[in-house]
Amino acid sequence: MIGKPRLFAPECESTQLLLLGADLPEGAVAVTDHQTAGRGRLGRTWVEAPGTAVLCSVLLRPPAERRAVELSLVTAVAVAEAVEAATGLSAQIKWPNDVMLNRRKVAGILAEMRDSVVVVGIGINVNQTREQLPADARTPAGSLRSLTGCEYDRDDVSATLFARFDQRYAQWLDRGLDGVFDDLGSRDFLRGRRVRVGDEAGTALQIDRQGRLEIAFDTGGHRTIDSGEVEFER
Ligand code: BT5
Repeated sequence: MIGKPRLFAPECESTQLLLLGADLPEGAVAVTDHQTAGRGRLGRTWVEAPGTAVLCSVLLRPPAERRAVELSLVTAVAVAEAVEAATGLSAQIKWPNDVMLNRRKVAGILAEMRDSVVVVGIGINVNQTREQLPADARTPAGSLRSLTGCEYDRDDVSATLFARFDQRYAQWLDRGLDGVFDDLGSRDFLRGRRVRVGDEAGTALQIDRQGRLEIAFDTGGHRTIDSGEVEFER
């Protein structure tokens, strides 16, 4: 059951650190109002103004026969659904770990693995004003508020998130990525977009059944990539 037990810290370095190495059951979550050293992927940072965002981590103990790398995408489906439930707008999933609303990144996901435990961190920009969002973000940042003009109850957003995550994780345990594939593919932000990977340009085709991104490169040939950075043309 995702969301039990629930650890809350008014402020912490990173909710990931509250769960990594902790002896807690699957489904335990850590929630905070402010992170002093919020983590992105690859040593990057995640920043937010205190009291404006949903910031949480979830402890999972996936079975060995499932591909844990797929968990970012499974989580992204649940995050997109929580954003949609709050705003009534359609959200997209930008492979491999971002949730987009109106072409802006409103949420990021970070999955860290230690032994057989995966800690999935989720940051959703909820009530930040435009001025409170990072201006220099790699992908333009938005919040639910900056994009809709409305403020939201962060506890409602996180309650929906945990409920959706619970269902999506159960589907993944049961059937792997196939269990969430339709709801992932229909939200694929990069599909059909011009993209760049390193110094190679091409067109993104789709997220495949293994959770990889298929790209048709301009130099010819299709390739799937497992991880890494994809820039898109705006
Ligand atoms: C991510 O990394 O998008 C994963 C973010 C995960 C954050 C959650 S919050 C709860 C949990 N505890 C943590 O410590 N982390 C997780 P990445 O794709 O590497 O994106 C990071 C980049 O996004 C940064 O280098 C900035 O350019 C940009 N960025 C930073 N803060 C942002 C924000 N609030 N909204 C949008 N973009 C942001």
